[in-house]
Amino acid sequence: MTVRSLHPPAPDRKAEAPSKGPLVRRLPRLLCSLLLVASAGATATGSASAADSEDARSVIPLDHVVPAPVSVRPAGDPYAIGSRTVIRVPDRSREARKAAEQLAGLLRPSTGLALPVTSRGGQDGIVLRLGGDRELGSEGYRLDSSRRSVTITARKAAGLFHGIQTLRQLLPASVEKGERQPGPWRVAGGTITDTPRFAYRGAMLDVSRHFFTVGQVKRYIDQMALYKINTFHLHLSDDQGWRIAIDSWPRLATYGGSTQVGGGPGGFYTKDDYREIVRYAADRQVEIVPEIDMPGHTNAALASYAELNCNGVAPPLYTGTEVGFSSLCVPKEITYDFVDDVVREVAAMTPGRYLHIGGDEAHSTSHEDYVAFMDRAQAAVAKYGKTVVGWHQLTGAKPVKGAVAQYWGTTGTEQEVVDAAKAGTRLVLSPANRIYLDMKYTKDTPLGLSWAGYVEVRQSYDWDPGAYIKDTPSSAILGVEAPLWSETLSTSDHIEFMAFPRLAGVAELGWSQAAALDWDSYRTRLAAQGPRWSALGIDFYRSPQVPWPAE
Ligand code: NGO
Repeated sequence: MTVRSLHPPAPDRKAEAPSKGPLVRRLPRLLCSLLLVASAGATATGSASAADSEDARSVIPLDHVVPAPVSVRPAGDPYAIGSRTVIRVPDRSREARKAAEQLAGLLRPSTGLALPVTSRGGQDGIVLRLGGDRELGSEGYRLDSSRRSVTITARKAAGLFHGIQTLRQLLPASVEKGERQPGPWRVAGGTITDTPRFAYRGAMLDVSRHFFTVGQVKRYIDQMALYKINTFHLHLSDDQGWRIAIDSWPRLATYGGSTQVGGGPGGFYTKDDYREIVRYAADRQVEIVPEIDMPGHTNAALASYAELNCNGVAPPLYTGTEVGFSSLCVPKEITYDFVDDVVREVAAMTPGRYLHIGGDEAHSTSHEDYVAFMDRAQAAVAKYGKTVVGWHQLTGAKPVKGAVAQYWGTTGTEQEVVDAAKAGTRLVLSPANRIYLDMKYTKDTPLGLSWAGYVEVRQSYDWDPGAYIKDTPSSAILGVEAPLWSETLSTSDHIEFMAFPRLAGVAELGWSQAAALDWDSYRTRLAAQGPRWSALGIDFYRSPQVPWPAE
């Protein structure tokens, strides 16, 4: 099936034009653009030609990025990237140099410029600096742009990386293309100071219902990193497929990974594949959270090893989409040998802090068994030095100190979740009727599910994670994560059509301050991402709620 041919008609641009919104809402942006044009004119030396003012107008305003930055002060002339531009990095910082090389790698093909990376002193060009105010924290950055330079200052490499993502969005969308483009490559003058609201800003991909190759996974990591998402949760096991090699239980992958929904060939990641994903993500400041879903959602494991079943009989592999029918055998001791081995091997190849043990929809496990099992599974995670993450049903058992519960309900009112948050369990929010990326946008969306309703772009964006869980202060919220379940998805086009535009909104919910979350401002900034996605070959949903520019 090709998604492309099933797009709804493009929105009627006249009807959808910004003029639909009240003028007062558009004023800040209009004013900002006018100020930019005026300031460019005021500081221009010599006679300002018509071409100059045309260029000034074509500069992207500093506040026109996603996620919305904390503070933006437009001022002065734009910086023009040209044949004399160098990228300066501090001496002796491998990480800063890596960030600089990534930036050069992005800019060189489309600009056709040499853009050498150098650690020789100098203050012109694109300058990456390590340092700056303590308030920038581990992920924040400051971007200063003037006629002489664009300087990104951060205390850590993650901040430089995030600052570079902002810089990308301040350049024309064509900068994302792989072949030479005309330019000009101007960055509006002024200063952005920016830090994230939440530490955990995640995306999840279900590689179990349908398997996705390392290349497909990398492509998705690139896309999330552009929006400052810093956590990628891989749902590595489920009823339909076990996707990660485990040396001590080899049939999990070789047999349990040999099919998928609908009966395709499936697949699994070797340990080297997995390490490659971890490394690729780390280079983009993204931490991998591996999930082994237990005690339910385990048919692939139960099919691979008869001894894991209470009756000692292995069920057949499963290629349907029902949930809740499988369970590890809680009373058998071998179950905990299995859990220990799997957690040990997965933890050993995961440098990140977290290990997700699932715990959702254990409908074939008694409550007593569920609590007993989750106690032991959590202990195994602690034994191998990781922090437990579980779906929020974990709050109905006994979450260990420091555990993280991932909320996937639709109301934010479950008492167990509220009580656990009060007792110190941190929450990652993935409300299904807001940010489950596998929910259809509308009844006509050709892919996806609808058990949590239809989730159009505004529905996905227009809520505050800090105020979502009843009676719970925002300090209990570790962050947000957008899961993408793959019962109906099997290609990168499918992933992208469901993720975009909604993933950009989740990134903003995770990064931007509560006061900055505003649908009318957001939809305008989001619209500007459309041409960028097209340049990147991302097949996105052209929601009629967003005033996409003509391309
Ligand atoms: C539920 C279920 C998954 C499904 C998904 C589909 C959770 C945490 N468990 O979310 O198995 O794939 O819905 O939307």
